[in-house]
Amino acid sequence: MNERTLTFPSNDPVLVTCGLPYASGPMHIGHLRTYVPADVFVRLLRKMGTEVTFVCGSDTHGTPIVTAAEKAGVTPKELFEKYHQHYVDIFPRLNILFDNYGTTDDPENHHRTQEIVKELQKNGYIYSKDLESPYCDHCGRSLPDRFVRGTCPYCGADARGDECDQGCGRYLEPGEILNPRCAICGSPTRPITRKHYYFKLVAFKDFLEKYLENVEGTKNAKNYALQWVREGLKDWCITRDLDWGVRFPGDEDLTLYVWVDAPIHYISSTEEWAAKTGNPKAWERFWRPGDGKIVHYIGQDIVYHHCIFWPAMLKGSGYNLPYAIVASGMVKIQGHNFSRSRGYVVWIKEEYLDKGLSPDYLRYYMVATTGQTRDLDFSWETFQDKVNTELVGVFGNFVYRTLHFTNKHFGQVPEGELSSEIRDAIDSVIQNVIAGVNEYELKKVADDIFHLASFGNEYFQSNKPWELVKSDKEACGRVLYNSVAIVKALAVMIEPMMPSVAETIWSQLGFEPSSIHDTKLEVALDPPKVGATIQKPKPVIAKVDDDILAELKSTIEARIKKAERDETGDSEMVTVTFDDFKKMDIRAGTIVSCEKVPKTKKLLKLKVDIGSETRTIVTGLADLYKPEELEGMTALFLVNLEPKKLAGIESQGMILAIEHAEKEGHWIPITVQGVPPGSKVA
Ligand code: B3M
Ligand code: ZN
Repeated sequence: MNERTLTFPSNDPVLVTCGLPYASGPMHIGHLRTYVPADVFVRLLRKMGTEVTFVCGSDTHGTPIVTAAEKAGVTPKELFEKYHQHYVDIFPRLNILFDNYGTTDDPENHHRTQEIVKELQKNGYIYSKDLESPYCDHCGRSLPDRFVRGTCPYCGADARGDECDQGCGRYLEPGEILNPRCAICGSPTRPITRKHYYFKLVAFKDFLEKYLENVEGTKNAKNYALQWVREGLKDWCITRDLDWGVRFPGDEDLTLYVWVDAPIHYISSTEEWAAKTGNPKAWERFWRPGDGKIVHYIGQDIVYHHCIFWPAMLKGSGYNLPYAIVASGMVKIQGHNFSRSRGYVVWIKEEYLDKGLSPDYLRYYMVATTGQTRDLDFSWETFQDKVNTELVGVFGNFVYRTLHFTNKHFGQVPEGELSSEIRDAIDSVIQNVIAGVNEYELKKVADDIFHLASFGNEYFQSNKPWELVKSDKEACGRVLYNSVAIVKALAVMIEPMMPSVAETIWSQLGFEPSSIHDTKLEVALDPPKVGATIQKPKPVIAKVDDDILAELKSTIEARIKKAERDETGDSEMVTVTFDDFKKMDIRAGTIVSCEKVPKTKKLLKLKVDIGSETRTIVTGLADLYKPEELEGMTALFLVNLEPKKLAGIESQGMILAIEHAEKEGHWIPITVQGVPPGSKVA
């Protein structure tokens, strides 16, 4: 071997992290745009001899979790535990193998977060200030982050409280959004004033500018962040009026903003890993000034948080800074922006893994289709084409014909030696693979491996071993020897992208299948052993079944159609079975008392006699009726509706009311006469 270095860029150990998925819903194809390249990168680094630790975890805090839990009628903990388990199950099925996968609710993360915040306080980077933020009288609560929608002050797009999610993508400070309205009930909001805590981000301007000029990774991360820093920074409000999350040390009524404790989990996940290895201090190698290098893989939509907030927090509390930030482009579905509500989504478990499709195909597709920083436009057609043409037609075909022909005519690796032509071809691919890793451009790696397979095909084709076997068996053996050498190199190099396929080829070459994962890149150049048995091979890659593909395509189509119907409101009349109707327990109830819920505009608290018992029911009719107008009234109530807290009061049912067809918002309770409370509707 010539004096190329196999290392990334030095011999230091590397910590690779991935953006944490919110444990609020199942894994979809958008997630894979980050996790697959990161896992491939880790495996490539290991193949190059670098010592790598790979960590991630579930993001369990913040309004993304709280709003989803409310929708599902469960507690935030119940919600995140369910989806955390889902991620724990699914990652290995995709051959994405973390050395530690924790959650941001782990005690280690509460601890590390509080440590860091206390350190920032001690260093004078945190101060308090009164903040005006939106409050919803109808729901009776403060509206942090995703609980509020409004207009982005920068680009005018409809945005959520902490992020312009449909427009310019900017992070928004609490109170910054224009025309705020409650994301839950749609009511306009009123500002309330409360003391909050701020991080002095402005003090880090010069530091960030210098840091970002030198940080490694992809250009998109660095350039966007530099532009934001140069446009000017604002101090960052790091507390929220929310019950769920990591408490703010010093004011236990407040919770830290989710973007404080989420990246800190990169540290606590490393601590969890270190504890498992029996060397609990091993995390410090990365996070305390030292030789370890941190590489963050993230989506392009969270560059601000990783390139601005995060390095400033680390700097302000004396931790090591990320060496590289790699931001991937987004996933589109059939040319449309990814959107669960509009049906442009692919669910990884139900719509891929459970259909029996190989994780390796999707891994290859995610990495080989577009460059790291570009958007990837997913469709089942392009997926099928990529697998059938490149993987089956070229790669699989070459491996199969070589091993098949060798087995049939020799049964073993024939006498031969590695020709300089083949050695050079393999060597130049290794060089390119290393270059691809150093540029964080894995498409380049995939392309080069593909070219080697196609070079192998041409070599086989032009040397015509099927003719040589009749005229000059020894010469035929020499061609096959070199073809086997290419197959072997391909197995080694494809392992990071397609670990299962690589295992199969490895075993067909007579090696212990799982040993391929520890095989180093330079083994691709080791000449095959003459006389090693070559078993009768099976094709290593099968075409994607047309029927499965047709089913998957129609699943997306149907979902999109349904979403479009829902959006335009012309949804077909839904039929309800009699059994469904029977599930509703509707009874006459007499309102025995009624009072306004303090500090809310619309809420009334009713005590309702429903025959068997007296229930507390909260209703939003205060702007239409005075309490005394409702007292004594016998009306219809749905009494087996899931209980729900409104303004801190648990409502155990719902009054049925009718909306006047010509007066929007004018609700009239449906009253009944001449029946005792508890009488049932059927
Ligand atoms: N949980 C998911 C996202 O916004 C968020 C990432 C946290 S990374 C520290 O993509
Ligand atoms: Zn915007």
